This record gives sequence, C-alpha cells and structure tokens, in this order.
Amino acid sequence: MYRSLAAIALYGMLIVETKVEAKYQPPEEPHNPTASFNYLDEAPAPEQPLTLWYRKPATNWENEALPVGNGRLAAMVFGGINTERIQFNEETVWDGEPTDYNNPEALEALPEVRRLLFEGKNAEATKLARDKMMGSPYRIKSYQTLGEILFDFPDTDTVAGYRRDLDLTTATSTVRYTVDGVEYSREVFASAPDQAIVIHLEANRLGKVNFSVQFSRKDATIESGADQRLILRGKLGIDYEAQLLPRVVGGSVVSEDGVLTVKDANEATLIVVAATSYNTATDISGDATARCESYLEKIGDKRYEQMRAEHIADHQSYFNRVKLDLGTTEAIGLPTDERLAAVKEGASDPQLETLYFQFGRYLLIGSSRPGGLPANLQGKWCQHYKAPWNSDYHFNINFQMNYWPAQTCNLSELHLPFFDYLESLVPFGEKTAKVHYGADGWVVHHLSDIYGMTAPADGVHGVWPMGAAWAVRDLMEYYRFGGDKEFLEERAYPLIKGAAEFMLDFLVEAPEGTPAAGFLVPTPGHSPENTFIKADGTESVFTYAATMDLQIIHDLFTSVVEASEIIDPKGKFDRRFREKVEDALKRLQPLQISEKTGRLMEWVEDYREKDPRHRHTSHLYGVHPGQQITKNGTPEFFEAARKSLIARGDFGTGWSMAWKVNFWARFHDGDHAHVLLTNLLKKGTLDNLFDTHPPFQIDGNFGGTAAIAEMLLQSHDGEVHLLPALPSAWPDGYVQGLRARGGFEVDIAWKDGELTEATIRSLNGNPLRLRYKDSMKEVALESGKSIIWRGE
Ligand code: FUC
Repeated sequence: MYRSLAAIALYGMLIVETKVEAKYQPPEEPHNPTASFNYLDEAPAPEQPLTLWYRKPATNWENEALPVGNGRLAAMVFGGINTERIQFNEETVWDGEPTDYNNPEALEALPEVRRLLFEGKNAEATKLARDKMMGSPYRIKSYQTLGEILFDFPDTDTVAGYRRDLDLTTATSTVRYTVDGVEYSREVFASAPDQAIVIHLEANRLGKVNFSVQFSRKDATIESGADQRLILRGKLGIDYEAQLLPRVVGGSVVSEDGVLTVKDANEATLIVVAATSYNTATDISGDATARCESYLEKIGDKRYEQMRAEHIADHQSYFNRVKLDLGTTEAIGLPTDERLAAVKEGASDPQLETLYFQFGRYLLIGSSRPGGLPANLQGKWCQHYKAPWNSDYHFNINFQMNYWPAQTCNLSELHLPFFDYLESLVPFGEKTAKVHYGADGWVVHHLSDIYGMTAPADGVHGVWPMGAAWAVRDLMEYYRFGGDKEFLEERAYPLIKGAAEFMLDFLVEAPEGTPAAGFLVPTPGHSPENTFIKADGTESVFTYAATMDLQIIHDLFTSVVEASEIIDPKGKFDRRFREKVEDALKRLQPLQISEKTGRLMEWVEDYREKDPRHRHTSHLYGVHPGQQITKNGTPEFFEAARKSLIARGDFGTGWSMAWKVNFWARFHDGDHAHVLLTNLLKKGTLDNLFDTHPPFQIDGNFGGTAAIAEMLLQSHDGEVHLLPALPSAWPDGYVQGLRARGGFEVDIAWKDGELTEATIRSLNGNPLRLRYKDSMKEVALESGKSIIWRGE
C-alpha cells in the first residue's frame, strides 16, 4: 500500500541550496512502479495534433509528468497504473511571512561604495556592500508544493493500449489503458470557472472503478470530513487547506482517517479545491477553510460534464486566438518524447516546434490569470518545499521573460497579474528607495517574493536596483499593443514615473579621472551575474555604468517621454518631470563599442569577461526586449551587438538560449534563430516539453514561445514587419492571430520561403506602416477594418 509515500516524505528533508553558484541536486523520485510492466498493443496517436502524449506513465516529476493549471491552482499528473501521483499547488503557498527586509545601515555605506568603485577598488566596494547594503534579512523563503494526491488501484502487471496525454486545445490530461478487457480512463483538468482541480475516473463496464486515494504533505493534518471529503490542513506563515470532495456513481464509498476508498463504482469525480489565508503582502489573516468551502458551495451539484464544458470554453477563449502551422513530417504520429529524442539526434520536426510554441501559450493560460499572482520561476508548478531559487520572482531576466509572449501571442489579459503584482510592490519599493538610497520613487532589486521583498537579496549580485525599472516597460508595451489610454494614464504612468523618480535620484555624475567623467551614471550596478577581469588581473561583478543598466534607464526614460506625450499630445501633461527626464537622458553615459573587438561593450571599461560564454547577455537588452538598438535607427550599435552575440555562442541555460532566439530574430537572421531554437529543444527541453535550466525553470518556455512569434512578426521599430526572420527550415506555413504594436492583429501565410498573403486587422484605427523585406506600404486603416497585402 502507498508505496510512494516514504520517497515523497524524503523530499522535504532534501534541502536544495539556492545560491546561483550552487549545483542543483534533483530530489529523489519515487521508485518506478511500472518498470517491469508488460505493455500489450500500442495505443494509437491522438487525433488532435496539439497533444503531448506518451506510452508509459511518468516516473519523474520534472521530466515526464504533465502540467494542468488554472492560474491559481496547478497540478502535475503522472498517469500511473497501479498507483497514481498528482502533485498540486496553490499560488500563495509560500513559506515566510510579512517581513520588513530593509536595512537601515545601507544608506550610510552608499557614498563610500560609490567612491571605491570610481577609484577602481572593486574588491573593497564589494566587501562593504556585502556587509552593509544587503537586505535584512537578505534571504527569502520558498514557494512550496501544497501536497500530493496519491491513488492506489488494484494491482496488475499487464496493460494494453496504454496512453497518457495532455491535449493543449482542451487543457485536459488523460490516461487510458485496458486491463483484463476493461478500458479505464482518468481525466484531470484545472478549471478556472470552478476554481477546482477535477479528476474523473471511469471504465467501459459498470462496477469496475476501484481505488483508494489520500492526501500527503509533510507537517499537515490529514483527515476525513463531511460528505466523505478529504481534508488537508496546515500552517507555514499562512494557513493552507485543500479539500477533496468525491462524487461516486454506483458501488460503495468510505472515507475514514483521511483515506477515501471507492469500490465497484461505475464512475467517480473528485473535486479538489484549495486556499490559504494570504490576502496581501502584509495581511495573511484570511480564512482558508471558509474559502475552500465557498468554492465547493459555488460548484454545488454542477455535473461533471458541465464543469468540463465550461472549463474547455474558458480555456479556448484564450487558446484559440492564435493558430500556427510550420509544416509537418511523419514524426507527427510518434509520442512526444520519441520526437524530441529524434530532434536531439538531428531530425527536423517543425510540428514539434509548433507544439512547443502552443505549449508555451498553454502554460501562460495555466499559470497567470487576472486577479491572481503572476507566474513565478516554475509558473505555478512546484513539487518542492525548498525549490531551486525558491521558485521566486527573479527580476534580472526570468520574471520579465515569463511575460514576453503575453502581447505578441494574443494573451494580453494574462499580463494583468504581472501589473497587479508590480503595483503591490510599490509601497515596499518606496520604502527601500528611501532607506537604502535616500531616494524618491520605488525600486526592486534582483528578486522578490509575495511578502514585499524589494531590498538587495542573496549576495552582492543582489545590489542591483534595476528590477522595477526593467519591469515597468511591460506597462508601456501593454499600451503599445492595445492602445488603452486610460490604462496608460492611470496605471502605467504612475508606476513608470515612480521608477524614473528613483532613477533620477540614483544617478550620479561620474568624477574626473573615470572613463565616464561628466556623464550621469548608475552606481553601484552589475551586468547581471557576469564577472569581469580588470587590467590588474583581479575579478569583480560589481561596477558602475554597466551597459545593461544604462539601457534600462534609457528605456525607462524614453517610456516617460512617450507616455506623457500620448496622454497629452500638446505636451502639457507632467511637463516639468518630463523635462527633467529628457535632460538626464542627454547626460547619460553613452553606449560604447570596443576598439579591440568591435563588440558592444558590456561594462564602462573594456574588460574581458571571465566566462565569454556567460548565460546572461545583458548588454544586448537594447536589442531585445528593448528597442534602443535597431537596424535602421542605430546601425553601428546593431552590428556591434551582433558581434557580441556571436561571441557569446549558441548554447547556455534554457532561458539563455530562448533569449538568443529572440536576439537572432531581432537581427533578422532566421536561420541562426532556428539554430538556437533547435539547441533550446536539444539541450534545454525535457520530455514533457518543460524548459530546463537545468533544473526545470519555466522562463525558457515563455521566452521560446515569444521568440517563435518574433521570428514571424516584429513591430518594435515603427513598422509592422512581416516574416523578419523566417528560417529555411519553415519553407511553407501560416500563422493567424499574432498581435503587433499600434493595435493590429496579423495573419501571415508563406510558401517556398516567401510571403504569399497577410491580413492585418486594425484594433484602434492607428496608421499602419507595413514592411516585408524591402517592400513598404503605408495605410490608413479604420478600427475594425482589415487589409490584405501580398508584399508587393
Ligand atoms: C538568475 C540566473 C540563473 C537562474 C536564476 C533563477 O539569477 O542567473 O541562471 O536562472 O536567475
């Protein structure tokens, strides 16, 4: 009985070091209960090609189990035969509690740290910053698993027609197999309309559904409650609770001491709800039990079929907006893991790339819904008590990358949790700005949690006050794509302005004797996590006027100007502030090209990198996600940045490769973008198509999805550019429903590598500048109208 329990209990005891330098050790998995199974008769491939599917149960959470999610709740389904494991999450199950992370000693050290950096005494500056400028405490706690739902079924060692799958079009994971002539199926989905994870078990003969099921979690109380439900309850800082309500047709049901036993039933539906006491970063006094009960009450006696239909309709209202076809090969008939293995061996499988693209959209629909928290480092899917990097919000690339597909891939509303979360950080960020820098406005450093962390964390690489300044670019983008002026004035502008207020106070004039003398520079700072070697052979990560920081500030200040001029085209809106920002922009240390290498310099001096292939390519922020460096606008920097990218190489962690696909798309080199996309599949993708850093980290999925869109359509340079980076690997295909800045929805079809027809629909009547290769067309298009263009 419950063979996997001991192994699962082990998870909690394995403490994973979360420092960036640490080597990650995956937790031990439960033993493979089906390794010696006889699998008879292969199951046919699913009819729906947008399906991930496999011929054996998952034995490993990270590499094999399949994710379902409704934004707030998430689950990983293993698809076992004698046992089943469904690990699940609720988005506010975070260890820790409301905390003031600010360090009153920091401000005093700031001028000295700056002086040391200007004098080239990086080691001394680093030591002082480490001693005095870190948050207090400077570590956050982890996002956690809520628990496991563990099933036992009657033992067998032979099954026929086994298949487990995840249909991206219906957002359901199904397991089916035949034992002794009886066909069993088990379906799992996470419904947003019903705020529940729904598990449905059936067989094709009456009275054949037999199982027992229980919750498991360390340090929790597990018991049976009213209506034969199972209850899991416990406390971190927050109280957490999950309830499983059975609905069984036929047979018998007993719920005793936290174990539910179903015998000889015709079918069973298990409704799992969950909640915590978390209200806000400073208030965790909610009633988790009442919340669970109210979810169940709302569902009432709604039938399974209706729950399923409403779930699918809700999911499809997002999912169906974009269709993609990059071509198909025979591989389409094979299980997903076999196809990925073939790609790793060099096979071409464009439909797998389509599946990967749509899987990224699926994951955002499953991990970021209006009203909830934004997707974290693992979306919302996390089996750990102490997750790698705490499964937190990392602001030096990862968190922002999660939202790269939101606008282009037509999932605009799913961006809202990102904005709500940023707004929730403002009061904390204002306090950190004051306490740590004596500055106005608000700041976020390189990571955050759900308890208001905005101070420097982890180590000196955390003394990097650029997180908010980077993140607010998305509010500007939301406007650029959708054209919602009220949003721009009421929500975007205040956040952008607050980040700019901080930056105006943070910038200082570099003193005589430094390479940036007379210019405004951000200090202290970093090119995130990259180490440079100085002329005297010493190494440091800590510096001033890092190229990325300059580009983020440029981006931020140009957003202030752009936003205020849109809000009042006559220029009266917040004029004084805009003028201050414009003035600072003119005095900002300029970008530089290395005389030695012709590359865009990553730091204010032409240092060598310790690791020339470092995963962060921060100094190309101005190419992507920024727009400071473009082919038409800044051709020399564009070329220098391209050289920098070549020097960084074609590999990296999952997210690093995903970023490079986006860069190559912006460099209009489709074939090189495709090399990186292939490397992302080969080296950065697990059998369940999850991105791997390693370990699993979801940013690469989102970055990869955004990159595929970026290869087909770009709009950051004042034009709607069709097929800017179409690789030769996708000779024929089409995409429908991508979105472009200016408020357009775009369908594109191509054949033999050439545009055949594009349809552009205007959402708000802005003038349209279209480009395909060297052909241009300018059109005045009314809102709601569309135009067909063949690129002549
Ligand atoms: C950044 C990266 C690491 C990792 C972590 C979550 O610090 O440098 O590679 O992705 O975030």
